[in-house]
Amino acid sequence: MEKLILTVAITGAELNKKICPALPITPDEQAKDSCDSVEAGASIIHLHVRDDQGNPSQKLEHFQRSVDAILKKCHKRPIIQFSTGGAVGEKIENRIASLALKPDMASFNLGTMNFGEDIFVNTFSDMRALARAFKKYQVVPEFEIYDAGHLDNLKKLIKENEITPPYHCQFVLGVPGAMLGDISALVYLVQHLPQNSTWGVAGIGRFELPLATHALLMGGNVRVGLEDNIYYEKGRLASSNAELVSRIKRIAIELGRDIASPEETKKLLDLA
Ligand code: KMH
Ligand code: ZN
Repeated sequence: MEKLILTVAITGAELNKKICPALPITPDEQAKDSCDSVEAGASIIHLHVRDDQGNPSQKLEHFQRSVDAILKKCHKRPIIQFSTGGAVGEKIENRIASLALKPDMASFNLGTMNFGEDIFVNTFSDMRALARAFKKYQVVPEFEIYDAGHLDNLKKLIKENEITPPYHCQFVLGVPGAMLGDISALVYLVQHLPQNSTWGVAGIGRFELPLATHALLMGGNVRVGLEDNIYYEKGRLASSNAELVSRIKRIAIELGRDIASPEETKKLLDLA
C-alpha cells in the first residue's frame, strides 16, 4: 500500500474555546498546533483562520498571517491547505478570494447540503466559479464529499471540463444532514470514485476513529483534528490536535502503513 497521508484539520469554523479549550485560534496557537501535529506525523494542515475577535474569516490578511506563523515555526515544512468552505453563510466571492495567495492546496466543496441546522450552499454556478479560480491560480484542489451525490457532481464537472486531474477526494462523513459515517458508506464512495483518484476520510465526531481505522486497512488516507472531532474518547476532550494525530500514527504503524512525510505527500498528490 502507498504511504499514509495524514491531514490535520486544526481549527474549523464552527467551534470556539468555550466548547473546546484546546482549539487553536490565533496565528501563534495555530503555528504551535500545526508544528506539533507535523512532528506527530501530519503532512497536510487544513486551515481555517479567524479574525482578531476569534470569528471565522476568509480575509487574505488573516490567511497570510497564519501561514507566516506556521512556516516560521515548523522545522519540517507542511503542506498548507486553505479552506474555501469557510463558515456557513460566507459569500462565495470571499471563499474564492483566498486562492489568490496560491496556497499549496485548497478545499473544494462539491454540493449544497444541510449542515446541522444550517444550509451549506455550493450551487453548480458557485462550483464552476471555484473551478475556474483553481485553474487561474494553479492551486491543487481537494474535493470535499459529504454525500453520494457529490461524487456525481464531481463527475459532471469533469465531463464539462471544468475540473481536470489530479482528483484528490476527501470523504467527510457523519455531518448531520449528509451521509452517515458508517463503513458501508465509505465502501460505496470508494467504489464510485472517478478513475485515478486518491482518497481520504474525515469522520465527524464519534465516526473519526472507526472510519480512520478502516481507511488505513483499505489503503486510503486519513484526516483528523479538532475541526472534525473534539473528543479523544467518550467524555474526555482531546488535549490537542497532535494527540489525535499521534493516535492514528500509532494505529497505522501497527497495521503496517508507513507515514508519508510532507515531501512524500507532495509526490503522491502531484503537487508542484
Ligand atoms: N465549515 C464548513 C461549513 C471546508 O473547509 O472546505 C465547511 C468546511 C469545508 O469546513
Ligand atoms: Zn474545513
